[in-house]
Amino acid sequence: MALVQFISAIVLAFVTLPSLARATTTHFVGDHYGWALNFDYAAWAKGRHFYVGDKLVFKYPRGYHNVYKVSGPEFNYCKVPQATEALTSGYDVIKLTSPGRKWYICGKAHGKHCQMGQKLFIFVKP
Ligand SMILES: [Cu+2]
Repeated sequence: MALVQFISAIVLAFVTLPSLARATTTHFVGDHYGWALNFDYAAWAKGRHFYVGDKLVFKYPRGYHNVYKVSGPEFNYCKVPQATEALTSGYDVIKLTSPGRKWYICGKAHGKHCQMGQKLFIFVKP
């Protein structure tokens, strides 16, 4: 009987532990403020931990903003990429599939929103 319990405990550990390790976080960008103007996304991201498998959710009134994933230089200069399409649903979910630096901007008004601070930089940990 003790052996059965021992084996059960081991089996349970193998079934439960990987699911714990895969527990992921959904980050609502800007929290209740959402994806908007006049918000400090650098301050929001500071102190947060982003891991591969987590999700970012950009919430905004559809049509007012959008989301582009950009490069570091595009982020710095608020350059709206021509080659990639924006996310525009108003509830844009981005799964973080790889570690490293990630940059996102709003491309509305030819980058003016970005220039006004609607830009997010995060570092994703493995
Ligand atoms: Cu915008």
